[in-house]
Amino acid sequence: MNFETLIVEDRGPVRIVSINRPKALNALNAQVVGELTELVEETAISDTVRALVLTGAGEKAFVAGADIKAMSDMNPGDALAFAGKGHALGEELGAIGIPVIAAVGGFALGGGCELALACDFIYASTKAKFGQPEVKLGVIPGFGGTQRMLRRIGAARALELCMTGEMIKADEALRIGLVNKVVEPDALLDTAVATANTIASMGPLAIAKVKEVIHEGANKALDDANLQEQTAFAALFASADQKEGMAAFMEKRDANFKGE
Ligand code: DAK
Repeated sequence: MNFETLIVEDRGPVRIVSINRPKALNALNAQVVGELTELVEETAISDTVRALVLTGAGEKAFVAGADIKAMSDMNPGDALAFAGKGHALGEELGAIGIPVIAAVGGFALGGGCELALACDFIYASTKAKFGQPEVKLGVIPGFGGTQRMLRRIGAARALELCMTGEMIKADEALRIGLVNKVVEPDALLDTAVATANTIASMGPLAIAKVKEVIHEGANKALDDANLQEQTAFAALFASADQKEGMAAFMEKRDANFKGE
């Protein structure tokens, strides 16, 4: 993998991906979106990577939004194509069968907040700031932010954030359920990697199914979603991992999952 805008580091089963455009506070242009999409697609077929941590290079920003300079002279057709690529990336992050954790240590604004929301959950440092300031630029979130924000924190809070464009700090983001955890800046990446390692030590097929039923269930009626859960639960009893996990419990030892 050879990327110009991403730094990729594998630490055991955890892949850490840092968006790296420090002069533009890691703003998302077509190249970043394209490289992130390629990275997710390559990670999806990896036999060794069992968790992804997405972060921003440097201390100031996770991602300060879609690149305003690149967007400034787009016409509606360009904007539709750009938004389509952002949506496709968001869908791939939701569909990849491993956890994706956003580690936000600075600004997560506009497309940056939307990218964090497209991850499974968000850890933040005390220096993180979140917002959807698109209305200040005469547009709206275009990478799924209105809808993922609505589902994450409810309509009233999503409306307030998207209509005022105001930035909120990490403690407020924690209070309203936008982020799962807030830690000191020095501890952010290690905390995210520790959680990623914990998840990576579980049965990979089970983790993929947890992700699938929760993501897909959010868009279904409760009865249909419960049926999907029941079917997935039953299907796992055909796996070697289920036999290994339950045998390990009874033999009082750690399980050695193979993802089979
Ligand atoms: N795009 C491009 N460059 C950016 C940027 C961005 N989003 N954010 C910051 N930069 C650049 C600045 O222009 C500056 O570059 P130079 O002037 O040095 O060349 C450099 O990063 C450092 O920024 P500042 O000097 O401004 O740093 P400060 O600490 O003073 O301020 C800030 C930090 C994050 C508060 C400020 O930079 C800021 O307000 N940035 C813009 C934040 C923002 O509005 N983000 C939302 C972007 S809109 C859609 C698809 C997607 C979207 C919408 C529609 N469709 C296609 C339908 C999404 C839209 C967005 O994300």
